Amino acid sequence: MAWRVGPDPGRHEFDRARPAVMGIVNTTPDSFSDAGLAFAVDGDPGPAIAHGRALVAAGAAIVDVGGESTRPGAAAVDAATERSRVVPVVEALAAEGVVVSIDTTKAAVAAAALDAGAMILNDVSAGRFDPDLLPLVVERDVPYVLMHMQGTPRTMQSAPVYDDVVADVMGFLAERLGALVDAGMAMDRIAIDPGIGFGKTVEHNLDLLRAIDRFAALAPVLVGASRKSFLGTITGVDEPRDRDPASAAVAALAVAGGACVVRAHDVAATRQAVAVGRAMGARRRLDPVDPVTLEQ
Ligand code: PMM
Repeated sequence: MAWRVGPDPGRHEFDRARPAVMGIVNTTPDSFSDAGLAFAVDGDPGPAIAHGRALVAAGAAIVDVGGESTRPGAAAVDAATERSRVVPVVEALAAEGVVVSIDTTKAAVAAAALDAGAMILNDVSAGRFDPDLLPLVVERDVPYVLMHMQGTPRTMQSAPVYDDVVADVMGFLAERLGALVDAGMAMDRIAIDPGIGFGKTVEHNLDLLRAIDRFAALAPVLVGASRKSFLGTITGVDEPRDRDPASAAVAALAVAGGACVVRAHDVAATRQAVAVGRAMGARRRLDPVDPVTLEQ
């Protein structure tokens, strides 16, 4: 099934045969992975907007704008601060026709970003942090990323425990998906995300990545593994910014397994990885393979 985020099938529908890269714009001063690269301390949204444009030029189909760090142990920010970080960036990019997703767990921030032109809500809390968020999604029929996290960003990496990580995460996502559909959301508006690094050990992350095809049988799948710490453990590369080759490897495997969107910092490298993953996945499934091209 395709994930339908807007009216134009060429730009707004993603599936395993048409996978997309979601580029990341963090407007936080403390993102674990790019150290607030796109954030301007004096509140000037210019650098973040320029970063978003560069991601689009590199081939991002979606630009994900976030104003609250979700790194392990991160402190929460209030809605007004988060809103003031993200809204000018969303507004500028959306006005240029960019497909923008807003990465927030707060209904007030989501509403302001949607009003500013964001098309997608990317919610790492699956509606667990703010009771007003899912009603907003249903009411406005917002294309939605439903992600699994064990605990909260402050606590999630302390000692994650599952009976069976794939079954537990899949059960959680299926239940939330069912509730949204029961509340009136169209099934093809929702992408599911196993939440790589959100309350998971290295082994949990690997088990989830090995099971992407099972998640993809449930709903369109988004995977966000870019620069995450399990890749540092596997490769021995301490600096998140130096983990782009490993991130691209995971992107290729995720798309070969059936993911339709990969969230990434290095969009150009991820585009290549996604093209390889798509070709590999198509061959394995005996789907007709279009010539793989990096054309937009
Ligand atoms: N990871 C981060 C933030 N938002 N959203 C989704 N849907 N999936 C993810 O894996 C995800 C996310 C944390 O990474 P960052 O600090 O590099 O943005």
